[in-house]
Formats: sequence, C-alpha cells, structure tokens
Amino acid sequence: MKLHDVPLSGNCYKVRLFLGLIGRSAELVPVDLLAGAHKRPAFLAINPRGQVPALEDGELRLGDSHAILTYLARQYAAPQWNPLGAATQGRIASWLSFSANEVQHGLALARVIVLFKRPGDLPSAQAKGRHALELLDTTLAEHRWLAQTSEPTIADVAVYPYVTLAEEGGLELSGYPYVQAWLARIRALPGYVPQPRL
Ligand SMILES: N[C@@H](CCC(=O)N[C@@H](CS)C(=O)NCC(=O)O)C(=O)O
Repeated sequence: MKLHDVPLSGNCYKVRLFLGLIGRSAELVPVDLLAGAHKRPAFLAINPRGQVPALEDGELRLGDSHAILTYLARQYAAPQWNPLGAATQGRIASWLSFSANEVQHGLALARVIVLFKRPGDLPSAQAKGRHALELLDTTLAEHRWLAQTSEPTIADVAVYPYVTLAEEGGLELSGYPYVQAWLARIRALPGYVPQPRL
C-alpha cells in the first residue's frame, strides 16, 4: 500500500493517524506540492482531482482523505471504526461532511493563511473555525466520541487533525474544554501518531 503524502498536510495526517491506530503501515511517497507534482499526469492518474492524500492499494487508486478513511476502515480495521448501524452511518457521514466543509474552510484555511502565508481572508476563516469549535464543544459535552458511539470512529479521526492544529491558524482552544478533553482521549489511544510540526 502506498500513501502519496505531504508531511505537513492535515488531510494526509488523517490517513497516517488512522493507519497508526489500526496498526497498519503504508509506504509514504512524498509529493512536492511547491514544484506542482500533484498536477502532473503521473499523479493525476492516481488522483484526477490533483490533491493529496492519495492511496494506492493493489489495483485501487483513491483520492480524498474521507474516502480513504472509509476504504481503510472497511478493508482493514475492526468494525468499531465504521459501524454499520443506520443511525451511526448517518452520523459518521455527517461528521465527514463537517470535516470537508466547516473544518476545511475554517480551521484548515486559517492554518494555511498563517503558517504558509497563503493569500486569503483570515478573519472570515477564523470565524468559521470558531463556529466549528463551538459545534464540536456542544456535541462533546454530551458524548465521548463524535458519532455517539462507545468507541472512536473514523469521524473522530477525520476531525481531529485540524482541531489539534487550530492554534497554528491563530485559534485558541482554551475556551473549549470538551474539545480539549476529546483531543486528550484521542492522543491516549494505542497506536496514536503525532503530526510533524514546522
Ligand atoms: N477534500 C480533500 C482535500 C485535500 C486537499 O485540500 N489537499 C491539499 C493539501 S492539504 C492539496 O492537495 N492542495 C493542493 C491543491 O489543491 O492544488 C481531502 O479531504 O483529501
């Protein structure tokens, strides 16, 4: 199995983290975004959307962090990570969408503006990020894990990276006690791997 990866990418970290939690490894293939390697034909043949992460496993070529988490959970992980109950499936899909929308356009965007000096509207991204943190804190005040299960699922793995990196986007986590407790629960899981920092 090969993971086309950028070490500082939170989207790639979702996959590296999940591989660690399920005790699997992948060959990490570095992609040079600055050199535009992700827009060249060799990479587009793996992920036509021209983004990392991208996974190769046998004949399968798959882009998008959430698609990859879903595949890995079904193919290699214990059922707890993506339980098949209808309500749980609905909740997991809802959190994966939250990760791709509120988190990506808020916490992740604020981080790339601050950390990588990318042009963008920082106050707007931070406001969206704070809104995402408020929603998370409200949920986590009542539930240990996002999908309201007794064990963590891929919903937690998808949302964790950009929340734990929120301070790199200028967002304080001190006002969100339930989010902080959830971050600590994830860090305590067997197989947890940290994200490299700049
Ligand atoms: N929805 C995608 C977003 C992936 C994404 O935005 N990847 C960034 C790196 S974190 C990327 O490849 N950016 C280069 C580009 O979009 O051209 C996912 O969840 O994997």
